[in-house]
Amino acid sequence: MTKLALIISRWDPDPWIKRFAEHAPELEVCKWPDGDTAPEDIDYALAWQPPEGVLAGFPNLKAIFSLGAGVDHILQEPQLPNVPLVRAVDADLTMRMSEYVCLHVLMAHRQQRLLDADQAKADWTERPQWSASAMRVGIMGLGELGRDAAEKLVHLGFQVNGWSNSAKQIDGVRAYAGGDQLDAFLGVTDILVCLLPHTPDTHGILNRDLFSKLSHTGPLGAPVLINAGRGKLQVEADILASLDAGELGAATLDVFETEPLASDSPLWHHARVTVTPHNAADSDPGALCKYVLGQIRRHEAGEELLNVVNRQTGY
Ligand code: NDP
Ligand code: OXD
Repeated sequence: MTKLALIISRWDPDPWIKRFAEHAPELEVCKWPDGDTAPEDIDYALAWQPPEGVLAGFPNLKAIFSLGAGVDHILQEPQLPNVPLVRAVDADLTMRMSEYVCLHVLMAHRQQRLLDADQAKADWTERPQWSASAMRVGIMGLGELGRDAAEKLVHLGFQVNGWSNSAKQIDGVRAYAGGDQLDAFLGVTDILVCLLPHTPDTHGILNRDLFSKLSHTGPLGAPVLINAGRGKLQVEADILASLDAGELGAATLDVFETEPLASDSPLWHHARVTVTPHNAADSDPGALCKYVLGQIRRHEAGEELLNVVNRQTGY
Protein backbone atom coordinates (compact mmCIF):
# COMPACT_ATOMS: atom_id res chain seq x y z
CA MET A 1 0.00 0.00 0.00
CA THR A 2 1.24 3.52 -0.84
CA LYS A 3 2.17 5.43 2.31
CA LEU A 4 1.92 9.19 2.83
CA ALA A 5 3.46 10.92 5.84
CA LEU A 6 1.63 14.01 7.02
CA ILE A 7 4.06 16.42 8.69
CA ILE A 8 2.17 19.47 9.86
CA SER A 9 3.33 22.12 12.32
CA ARG A 10 0.99 24.82 13.64
CA TRP A 11 -2.14 23.46 11.89
CA ASP A 12 -4.47 20.72 13.07
CA PRO A 13 -3.68 17.57 11.01
CA ASP A 14 -6.93 15.76 11.86
CA PRO A 15 -9.16 17.32 9.14
CA TRP A 16 -6.54 16.26 6.59
CA ILE A 17 -6.41 12.66 7.87
CA LYS A 18 -10.22 12.52 7.75
CA ARG A 19 -10.37 13.80 4.15
CA PHE A 20 -7.75 11.32 2.92
CA ALA A 21 -9.63 8.47 4.60
CA GLU A 22 -12.82 9.58 2.77
CA HIS A 23 -11.23 10.05 -0.65
CA ALA A 24 -8.37 7.54 -0.78
CA PRO A 25 -8.86 4.24 0.98
CA GLU A 26 -5.95 2.92 -1.12
CA LEU A 27 -3.56 5.31 0.66
CA GLU A 28 -2.16 4.78 4.15
CA VAL A 29 -1.79 8.18 5.78
CA CYS A 30 0.49 8.45 8.82
CA LYS A 31 0.50 11.46 11.09
CA TRP A 32 4.26 11.96 11.57
CA PRO A 33 5.96 11.06 13.88
CA ASP A 34 4.29 7.68 13.75
CA GLY A 35 5.57 4.92 16.03
CA ASP A 36 4.10 2.13 13.84
CA THR A 37 5.59 2.98 10.42
CA ALA A 38 9.23 2.66 9.43
CA PRO A 39 10.64 5.78 7.68
CA GLU A 40 11.87 3.62 4.77
CA ASP A 41 8.25 2.65 4.00
CA ILE A 42 7.15 6.24 3.35
CA ASP A 43 6.52 7.01 -0.34
CA TYR A 44 5.26 10.59 -0.19
CA ALA A 45 5.36 13.47 2.30
CA LEU A 46 2.80 16.24 2.66
CA ALA A 47 4.33 19.00 4.73
CA TRP A 48 3.73 22.39 6.33
CA GLN A 49 6.72 23.83 8.17
CA PRO A 50 8.33 20.41 8.72
CA PRO A 51 10.76 20.24 11.65
CA GLU A 52 14.38 20.21 10.49
CA GLY A 53 15.67 16.77 9.50
CA VAL A 54 12.33 14.96 9.26
CA LEU A 55 12.16 14.88 5.45
CA ALA A 56 15.79 13.78 5.24
CA GLY A 57 14.86 10.75 7.35
CA PHE A 58 12.74 9.14 4.57
CA PRO A 59 15.22 7.25 2.32
CA ASN A 60 12.66 6.05 -0.26
CA LEU A 61 10.64 9.21 -0.77
CA LYS A 62 9.18 9.70 -4.27
CA ALA A 63 7.94 13.31 -3.90
CA ILE A 64 7.25 16.03 -1.35
CA PHE A 65 4.02 18.05 -1.43
CA SER A 66 3.70 21.46 0.19
CA LEU A 67 0.41 22.08 1.95
CA GLY A 68 0.61 25.66 0.73
CA ALA A 69 1.42 27.53 -2.46
CA GLY A 70 4.66 28.78 -0.93
CA VAL A 71 7.56 26.38 -0.51
CA ASP A 72 10.07 28.52 1.41
CA HIS A 73 9.12 26.59 4.57
CA ILE A 74 10.40 23.39 2.92
CA LEU A 75 13.33 24.74 0.90
CA GLN A 76 14.94 25.99 4.11
CA GLU A 77 15.54 22.35 5.10
CA PRO A 78 19.35 21.96 4.83
CA GLN A 79 19.22 18.27 3.81
CA LEU A 80 16.19 18.33 1.55
CA PRO A 81 15.89 14.99 -0.32
CA ASN A 82 16.51 15.31 -4.04
CA VAL A 83 12.97 14.37 -5.13
CA PRO A 84 10.32 16.53 -6.84
CA LEU A 85 8.88 19.23 -4.59
CA VAL A 86 5.31 20.05 -5.57
CA ARG A 87 3.49 23.20 -4.50
CA ALA A 88 -0.23 23.72 -3.99
CA VAL A 89 -2.08 25.17 -6.96
CA ASP A 90 -5.81 25.01 -6.53
CA ALA A 91 -8.83 27.02 -7.65
CA ASP A 92 -10.21 27.28 -4.11
CA LEU A 93 -6.90 28.66 -2.78
CA THR A 94 -6.64 31.10 -5.67
CA MET A 95 -10.19 32.35 -5.13
CA ARG A 96 -9.54 32.93 -1.42
CA MET A 97 -6.47 35.02 -2.21
CA SER A 98 -8.36 37.05 -4.81
CA GLU A 99 -11.07 37.70 -2.21
CA TYR A 100 -8.41 39.00 0.17
CA VAL A 101 -6.78 41.21 -2.43
CA CYS A 102 -10.07 42.66 -3.68
CA LEU A 103 -11.28 43.21 -0.10
CA HIS A 104 -8.20 45.16 0.95
CA VAL A 105 -7.81 47.08 -2.29
CA LEU A 106 -11.44 48.16 -1.92
CA MET A 107 -10.91 48.99 1.78
CA ALA A 108 -8.08 51.34 0.79
CA HIS A 109 -9.86 52.74 -2.26
CA ARG A 110 -13.08 53.49 -0.29
CA GLN A 111 -11.10 54.71 2.76
CA GLN A 112 -13.00 52.29 4.98
CA ARG A 113 -10.58 52.50 7.93
CA LEU A 114 -11.11 56.28 8.08
CA LEU A 115 -14.88 55.79 7.96
CA ASP A 116 -14.62 53.25 10.80
CA ALA A 117 -12.69 55.79 12.86
CA ASP A 118 -15.30 58.47 12.05
CA GLN A 119 -18.08 56.13 13.16
CA ALA A 120 -16.32 55.43 16.46
CA LYS A 121 -16.49 59.20 17.12
CA ALA A 122 -20.09 59.58 15.77
CA ASP A 123 -18.50 61.90 13.21
CA TRP A 124 -20.51 62.46 9.98
CA THR A 125 -17.68 63.54 7.69
CA GLU A 126 -18.34 63.25 3.97
CA ARG A 127 -15.07 62.10 2.49
CA PRO A 128 -14.11 62.43 -1.17
CA GLN A 129 -14.74 59.42 -3.39
CA TRP A 130 -13.04 58.41 -6.64
CA SER A 131 -13.96 55.94 -9.32
CA ALA A 132 -11.96 52.73 -9.41
CA SER A 133 -10.56 53.79 -12.76
CA ALA A 134 -8.70 56.63 -11.00
CA MET A 135 -6.74 54.14 -8.87
CA ARG A 136 -3.64 52.33 -10.12
CA VAL A 137 -3.12 48.96 -8.48
CA GLY A 138 0.28 47.34 -8.99
CA ILE A 139 0.69 43.63 -8.34
CA MET A 140 4.15 42.22 -7.64
CA GLY A 141 4.04 38.58 -8.74
CA LEU A 142 1.85 37.56 -11.66
CA GLY A 143 1.81 33.82 -10.97
CA GLU A 144 -1.20 31.66 -10.16
CA LEU A 145 -2.42 34.06 -7.47
CA GLY A 146 -1.30 37.42 -8.86
CA ARG A 147 -2.81 36.79 -12.28
CA ASP A 148 -6.24 35.89 -10.92
CA ALA A 149 -6.28 38.85 -8.52
CA ALA A 150 -5.25 41.14 -11.39
CA GLU A 151 -8.08 39.87 -13.59
CA LYS A 152 -10.64 40.38 -10.84
CA LEU A 153 -9.41 43.91 -10.13
CA VAL A 154 -9.70 44.71 -13.83
CA HIS A 155 -13.35 43.59 -13.65
CA LEU A 156 -13.87 45.96 -10.71
CA GLY A 157 -12.65 48.79 -12.92
CA PHE A 158 -9.20 49.50 -11.45
CA GLN A 159 -6.19 50.38 -13.58
CA VAL A 160 -4.02 47.31 -13.02
CA ASN A 161 -0.28 46.94 -13.60
CA GLY A 162 1.81 43.91 -12.72
CA TRP A 163 5.44 42.98 -12.29
CA SER A 164 7.06 39.56 -12.55
CA ASN A 165 10.30 37.91 -13.61
CA SER A 166 9.23 37.10 -17.14
CA ALA A 167 6.98 39.08 -19.49
CA LYS A 168 3.25 38.36 -19.26
CA GLN A 169 0.17 39.02 -21.32
CA ILE A 170 -3.02 39.46 -19.30
CA ASP A 171 -6.10 41.21 -20.71
CA GLY A 172 -6.45 44.70 -19.31
CA VAL A 173 -3.18 44.53 -17.37
CA ARG A 174 -0.01 46.43 -18.20
CA ALA A 175 2.76 43.99 -17.39
CA TYR A 176 6.32 44.93 -16.42
CA ALA A 177 9.11 42.38 -16.10
CA GLY A 178 12.50 42.06 -14.46
CA GLY A 179 14.69 44.35 -12.41
CA ASP A 180 15.09 46.86 -15.26
CA GLN A 181 11.35 47.63 -15.29
CA LEU A 182 10.76 47.64 -11.53
CA ASP A 183 11.15 51.39 -11.02
CA ALA A 184 8.81 52.19 -13.92
CA PHE A 185 6.21 49.84 -12.41
CA LEU A 186 6.54 51.38 -8.95
CA GLY A 187 6.23 54.89 -10.37
CA VAL A 188 2.68 54.18 -11.59
CA THR A 189 1.48 52.40 -8.44
CA ASP A 190 -0.98 53.88 -5.93
CA ILE A 191 -1.83 50.58 -4.21
CA LEU A 192 0.94 47.97 -4.18
CA VAL A 193 -0.14 44.35 -3.74
CA CYS A 194 2.67 41.87 -3.11
CA LEU A 195 2.13 38.23 -4.06
CA LEU A 196 5.75 37.26 -4.58
CA PRO A 197 7.33 34.09 -3.19
CA HIS A 198 10.14 34.41 -0.66
CA THR A 199 13.42 33.54 -2.39
CA PRO A 200 17.00 34.82 -2.10
CA ASP A 201 16.11 37.36 -4.84
CA THR A 202 12.99 38.72 -3.14
CA HIS A 203 14.22 38.75 0.48
CA GLY A 204 13.58 42.21 1.98
CA ILE A 205 12.39 43.66 -1.33
CA LEU A 206 9.62 45.66 0.41
CA ASN A 207 11.91 48.24 1.94
CA ARG A 208 12.08 52.00 2.33
CA ASP A 209 13.95 52.54 -0.92
CA LEU A 210 11.19 50.70 -2.82
CA PHE A 211 8.40 52.59 -1.01
CA SER A 212 10.04 55.91 -1.94
CA LYS A 213 9.68 54.98 -5.63
CA LEU A 214 5.90 54.41 -5.47
CA SER A 215 3.64 57.12 -6.90
CA HIS A 216 2.75 59.91 -4.50
CA THR A 217 0.38 61.65 -6.90
CA GLY A 218 -2.56 59.22 -6.69
CA PRO A 219 -5.99 60.03 -5.23
CA LEU A 220 -5.03 58.79 -1.74
CA GLY A 221 -2.09 61.18 -1.50
CA ALA A 222 0.32 58.47 -0.37
CA PRO A 223 0.69 54.90 -1.58
CA VAL A 224 -0.73 51.86 0.19
CA LEU A 225 1.04 48.53 0.69
CA ILE A 226 -0.77 45.18 0.83
CA ASN A 227 1.52 42.21 1.48
CA ALA A 228 0.08 38.70 1.42
CA GLY A 229 3.19 37.04 -0.05
CA ARG A 230 5.62 36.30 2.76
CA GLY A 231 6.80 38.22 5.81
CA LYS A 232 10.45 37.98 4.90
CA LEU A 233 9.78 40.04 1.77
CA GLN A 234 9.19 43.04 4.03
CA VAL A 235 11.40 45.11 6.33
CA GLU A 236 8.99 45.96 9.12
CA ALA A 237 11.14 48.77 10.58
CA ASP A 238 11.09 50.39 7.11
CA ILE A 239 7.30 50.07 6.84
CA LEU A 240 6.89 51.87 10.17
CA ALA A 241 9.45 54.54 9.24
CA SER A 242 7.82 55.10 5.82
CA LEU A 243 4.35 55.35 7.38
CA ASP A 244 5.60 57.89 9.90
CA ALA A 245 7.42 59.87 7.18
CA GLY A 246 4.32 59.90 4.95
CA GLU A 247 6.06 57.84 2.24
CA LEU A 248 3.40 55.18 2.81
CA GLY A 249 -0.19 56.11 3.54
CA ALA A 250 -1.26 52.76 4.98
CA ALA A 251 -0.32 49.09 5.05
CA THR A 252 -2.27 45.84 5.18
CA LEU A 253 -0.08 42.95 6.25
CA ASP A 254 -1.06 39.30 6.33
CA VAL A 255 2.47 37.97 6.75
CA PHE A 256 5.31 38.97 9.05
CA GLU A 257 9.06 38.65 9.48
CA THR A 258 8.32 36.43 12.50
CA GLU A 259 5.01 34.62 12.90
CA PRO A 260 2.94 34.75 14.99
CA LEU A 261 3.47 38.53 15.18
CA ALA A 262 4.86 39.40 18.64
CA SER A 263 2.25 40.90 20.93
CA ASP A 264 4.48 43.94 21.50
CA SER A 265 4.93 44.73 17.79
CA PRO A 266 3.96 48.36 17.08
CA LEU A 267 2.24 47.12 13.92
CA TRP A 268 -0.70 45.85 16.01
CA HIS A 269 -1.69 49.31 17.21
CA HIS A 270 -0.62 51.58 14.35
CA ALA A 271 -3.65 53.56 13.20
CA ARG A 272 -2.82 53.04 9.53
CA VAL A 273 -1.85 49.36 9.66
CA THR A 274 -4.26 46.48 9.18
CA VAL A 275 -2.97 43.17 10.55
CA THR A 276 -4.41 39.80 9.53
CA PRO A 277 -3.00 36.53 10.95
CA HIS A 278 -1.59 34.90 7.79
CA ASN A 279 -5.06 33.90 6.70
CA ALA A 280 -5.33 35.58 3.30
CA ALA A 281 -5.83 32.20 1.66
CA ASP A 282 -6.14 29.10 3.82
CA SER A 283 -5.53 25.69 2.27
CA ASP A 284 -8.83 23.83 2.43
CA PRO A 285 -8.35 20.15 3.43
CA GLY A 286 -11.12 18.96 1.08
CA ALA A 287 -9.75 20.78 -1.97
CA LEU A 288 -6.08 20.12 -1.26
CA CYS A 289 -6.56 16.40 -0.48
CA LYS A 290 -8.14 15.94 -3.90
CA TYR A 291 -5.25 17.83 -5.48
CA VAL A 292 -2.55 15.76 -3.73
CA LEU A 293 -4.37 12.50 -4.48
CA GLY A 294 -4.64 13.42 -8.13
CA GLN A 295 -0.92 14.07 -8.20
CA ILE A 296 -0.03 10.80 -6.41
CA ARG A 297 -2.25 8.86 -8.81
CA ARG A 298 -0.53 10.55 -11.77
CA HIS A 299 2.89 9.74 -10.40
CA GLU A 300 2.01 6.13 -9.62
CA ALA A 301 0.69 5.79 -13.20
CA GLY A 302 4.02 7.03 -14.57
CA GLU A 303 2.75 10.49 -15.56
CA GLU A 304 4.53 13.76 -14.84
CA LEU A 305 3.85 15.61 -11.62
CA LEU A 306 2.40 19.11 -12.06
CA ASN A 307 3.56 22.34 -10.38
CA VAL A 308 7.00 21.06 -9.49
CA VAL A 309 9.18 23.74 -7.90
CA ASN A 310 12.30 24.90 -9.70
CA ARG A 311 15.01 24.46 -7.06
CA GLN A 312 17.19 26.99 -8.89
CA THR A 313 14.73 29.89 -8.66
CA GLY A 314 13.14 28.72 -5.38
CA TYR A 315 9.49 28.87 -6.49
P1 NDP B 1 3.75 31.46 -8.46
O1 NDP B 1 5.02 30.70 -8.38
O2 NDP B 1 2.67 30.96 -9.35
O3 NDP B 1 4.03 32.97 -8.87
C1 NDP B 1 5.12 33.69 -8.39
C2 NDP B 1 5.22 34.97 -9.19
O4 NDP B 1 6.28 35.76 -8.64
C3 NDP B 1 5.56 34.75 -10.66
O5 NDP B 1 4.86 35.65 -11.46
C4 NDP B 1 7.06 35.05 -10.72
O6 NDP B 1 7.50 35.52 -11.97
C5 NDP B 1 7.15 36.14 -9.69
N1 NDP B 1 8.52 36.28 -9.18
C6 NDP B 1 9.22 35.39 -8.44
N2 NDP B 1 10.45 35.88 -8.17
C7 NDP B 1 10.52 37.10 -8.75
C8 NDP B 1 11.51 38.09 -8.83
N3 NDP B 1 12.73 37.94 -8.27
N4 NDP B 1 11.24 39.22 -9.53
C9 NDP B 1 10.04 39.37 -10.14
N5 NDP B 1 9.04 38.47 -10.10
C10 NDP B 1 9.28 37.34 -9.40
O7 NDP B 1 3.22 31.58 -6.95
P2 NDP B 1 1.72 31.81 -6.45
O8 NDP B 1 1.13 32.93 -7.21
O9 NDP B 1 0.98 30.52 -6.42
O10 NDP B 1 1.99 32.22 -4.93
C11 NDP B 1 2.77 33.36 -4.62
C12 NDP B 1 3.09 33.40 -3.15
O11 NDP B 1 1.95 33.74 -2.39
C13 NDP B 1 3.53 32.08 -2.52
O12 NDP B 1 4.89 31.80 -2.81
C14 NDP B 1 3.31 32.33 -1.05
O13 NDP B 1 4.47 32.89 -0.47
C15 NDP B 1 2.19 33.35 -1.04
N6 NDP B 1 0.95 32.82 -0.46
C16 NDP B 1 0.45 33.41 0.69
C17 NDP B 1 -0.73 32.95 1.23
C18 NDP B 1 -1.31 33.62 2.43
O14 NDP B 1 -2.29 33.12 2.99
N7 NDP B 1 -0.79 34.76 2.83
C19 NDP B 1 -1.47 31.84 0.65
C20 NDP B 1 -0.88 31.32 -0.57
C21 NDP B 1 0.29 31.79 -1.07
P3 NDP B 1 7.43 34.59 -13.31
O15 NDP B 1 5.96 34.37 -13.55
O16 NDP B 1 8.04 35.40 -14.36
O17 NDP B 1 8.16 33.33 -12.96
C1 OXD C 1 0.61 29.23 1.39
C2 OXD C 1 0.21 29.94 2.62
O1 OXD C 1 1.77 29.29 0.99
O2 OXD C 1 -0.90 29.67 3.14
O3 OXD C 1 -0.28 28.59 0.77
O4 OXD C 1 0.95 30.80 3.08
